[in-house]
Amino acid sequence: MNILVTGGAGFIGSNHIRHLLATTGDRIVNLDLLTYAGNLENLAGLEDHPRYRFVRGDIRDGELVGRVLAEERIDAVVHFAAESHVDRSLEAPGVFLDTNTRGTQVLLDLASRHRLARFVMVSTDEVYGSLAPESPGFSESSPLAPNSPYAASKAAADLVCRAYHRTFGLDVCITRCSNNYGPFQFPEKLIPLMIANALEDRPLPVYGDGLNVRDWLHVEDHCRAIDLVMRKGRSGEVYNIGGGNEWSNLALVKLLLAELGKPESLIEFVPDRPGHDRRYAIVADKIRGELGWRPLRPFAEGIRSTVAWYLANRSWWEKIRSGAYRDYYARFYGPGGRYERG
Ligand code: NAD
Ligand code: TDX
Repeated sequence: MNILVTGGAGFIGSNHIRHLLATTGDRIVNLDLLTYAGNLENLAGLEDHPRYRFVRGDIRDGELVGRVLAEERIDAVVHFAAESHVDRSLEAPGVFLDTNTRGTQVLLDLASRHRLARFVMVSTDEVYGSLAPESPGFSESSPLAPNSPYAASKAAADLVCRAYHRTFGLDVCITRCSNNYGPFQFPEKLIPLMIANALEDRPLPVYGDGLNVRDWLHVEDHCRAIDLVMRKGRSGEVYNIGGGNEWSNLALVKLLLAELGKPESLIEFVPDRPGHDRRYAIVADKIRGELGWRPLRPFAEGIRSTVAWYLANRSWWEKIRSGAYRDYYARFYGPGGRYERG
């Protein structure tokens, strides 16, 4: 097959491309705009791979997308490209709506026109909103109730995918996964941010009371799930993906500090994120039962190897943190910033 991966220079997309090249004979075309989050170093060593091509471009550019689909005889799309950081969506919601929602619609239009065999929409558990502490996890039939501009833009895109399936007969599958962790995650997200700050003996900014809960899954387990859905998922269906692995942010940050041999005194409680979802948890019975998927990376081992990766690849994240990302960090965490310590 010829597969178009959008957003393949980001965290999950780059892991997915490595997974596909290692486990299948498929040819991969990676369409990525290289925003602040896109980094070709995530794909180092693949430049001359005979089954891989990188195209720098915007999913909102219909003319370019159409050309790539035709020239490369694309059979299927796996759509990762997005603005993905909730905190940034508080500052600039417009670009989230434009990239995540309109960008997805542009892709869907061209996928329909070119009669692609399959379109996989990488959605997120955040579309379901927030869970109360004792509630059962989200299932595929839970109502969509997004709370941040990021989550709303993903929910809108997710529903537009459904509409293209129902109205135009496009073969679409939608995945909704919980929080990912692993190598190549941009150091603005919780786990890599905390590892990097701890290694530099800087404060670890925990929002609110630190008791918000996330369900963590290793990125490789997510990639295997997406690939199974692409090959075996039923057309028009939604598949939840999650590790059944709930951690409060505070407990997780303490775990990271213990792994790194750093003191808990580095933890600094800062003002809460506006609209902060209290808890996410996923019921993944459907993908387990129908497609035989299950997570293979135990959390203790996954976290240990992720910490080891950030230790071994210090230059990767130091380069990011010394560049334009510094302005973001100062805006959000510095004096007068949203998360300045109260
Ligand atoms: P990321 O921010 O690391 O990567 C996003 C990639 O998309 C970057 O390479 C960026 O350059 C590219 N991109 C952005 N706008 C683009 C555009 N207009 N055209 C082409 N490329 C563009 O994100 P990630 O964490 O790898 O997430 C990937 C996808 O998975 C997203 O759709 C996200 O919503 C979803 N998701 C993420 C998680 C998670 O925990 N990270 C969980 C569930 C779902
Ligand atoms: O500095 C921080 N301090 C802190 O307490 C940061 C960056 C985060 N947090 C908290 C907020 C969340 O409760 O940690 C939790 C995780 O935060 P993020 O890493 O920003 O992830 P989250 O908001 O849960 O969203 C993620 O999971 C779903 C991804 O970024 C999304 O792309 C995905 O869809």
